[in-house]
Amino acid sequence: MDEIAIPALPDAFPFVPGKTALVVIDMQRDFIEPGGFGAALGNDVSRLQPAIEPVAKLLALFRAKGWPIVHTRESHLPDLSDCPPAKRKGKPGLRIGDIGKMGRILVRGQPGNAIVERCAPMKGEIEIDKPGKGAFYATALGTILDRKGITHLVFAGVTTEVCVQTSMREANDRGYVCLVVEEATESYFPEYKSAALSMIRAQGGIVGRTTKLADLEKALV
Ligand code: TIU
Repeated sequence: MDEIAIPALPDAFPFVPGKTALVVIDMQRDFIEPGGFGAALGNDVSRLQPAIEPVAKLLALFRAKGWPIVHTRESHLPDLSDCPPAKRKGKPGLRIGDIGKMGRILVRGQPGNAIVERCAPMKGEIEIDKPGKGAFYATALGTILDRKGITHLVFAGVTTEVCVQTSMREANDRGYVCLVVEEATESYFPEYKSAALSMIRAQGGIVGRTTKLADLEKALV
C-alpha cells in the first residue's frame, strides 16, 4: 500500500501501511492507579490518566485497520533475578517486589502489573514484558518486529520522558522510523513531557517525530 504522509513535527511522518506498528508503552495499573510503583516513587498518578482515552482511540484505529499492535509492561520475575540491585531502591515496603495495595510492586502477573482495562491487549496482539525502561532491552521485540517486516513505529503510553523516550531512542538506534502521539503519552511532570517531546523533534527529528492525535486520525481514515 502507498505511504501516507502524517502531519508531524519537524516534518511529515511517512506512514507505511503493513510496515507500521503501534507500540503502547506500560499503560499499567502500577503507573496509573494509586498504590502501585508510580505512587511508591512519590508521584501523583492522576497526572497519567489523560493518556487513557487517546491510547484507547489509537488502539481502536489500528484494530479497525488490522494493523499490528504491541503492548509492553515493565515488570520483573517473582524472584527478582531480572531486577538489578541498583533499580530496587527506596524505603522498605515501597520497593520493587514489596507487597503493595495491588500485589507485589512491579512483579509480573500481579494485579498492579496489568494494563488498565480500557487499553487492555486483545487476542493476537503482541505483549512484551520488559525488565528495563526500553522495550528492546532484554526482550524479543526486535526479533518479532523483524520477522513481521515492521520498519515504522508509532509510540504511545507512559511515561513520556522515561519508558516512552527510552524505547524510542532504542528504536531509533535500531533504524526504525519513529513517531509519538502527543495526547497519547503523559508524564508525572508536565514540564518533562513537554521537554521530552521537544527533544524528540529537535535537530531535524533526532529521535523521531511528534504528531497530534487528530492529525493522525484524519490522515488515516
Ligand atoms: N517513573 C517513571 O516515570 N516511569 C517508570 O518508572 N517507568 C515507565 O515510564 N514506564
